Amino acid sequence: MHKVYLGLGTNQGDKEANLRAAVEEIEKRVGEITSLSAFYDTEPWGFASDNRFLNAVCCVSTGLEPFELLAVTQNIERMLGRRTKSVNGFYSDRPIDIDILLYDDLRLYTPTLTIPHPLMTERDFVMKPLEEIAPEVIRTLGADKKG
Ligand code: PH2
Ligand code: MG
Ligand code: MG
Repeated sequence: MHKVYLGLGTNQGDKEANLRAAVEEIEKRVGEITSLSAFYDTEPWGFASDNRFLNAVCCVSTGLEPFELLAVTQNIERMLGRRTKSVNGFYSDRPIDIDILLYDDLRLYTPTLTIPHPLMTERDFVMKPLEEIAPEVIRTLGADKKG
């Protein structure tokens, strides 16, 4: 089994219900959630919006390979009402976003999937919940950065 960290975000509709629905679908279709952070109320980052976010991070034990995981998480996003996708860093409001942050200690650089998530260390809305459930992982990322 693979140990995966997922970032969850929503800024439309009933945000708490959206996160709970995402968690439920992840349990059904990705694998057992071994830890889940609190839900954090956050400022929109990287774009202007009147809608604040609710963010969380979870750790999942999964048998899915990276691209299978991407397909399943994107499918869950669509199922929970996501119609728009960020293109070239132009973000938009969304009922749910599920991002693959980490996958074991895999380093993967492809046009459609980059792991670790390339912007995660710059985003408090990811790092705070991650710090809550996996402080040891944060230390590993720091060590990694120093080379
Ligand atoms: N996601 C983004 C862009 N900006 N800001 C917050 N606070 N939370 C997010 O989940 C988020 C964001 C791109 O996916
Ligand atoms: Mg995202
Ligand atoms: Mg995303």
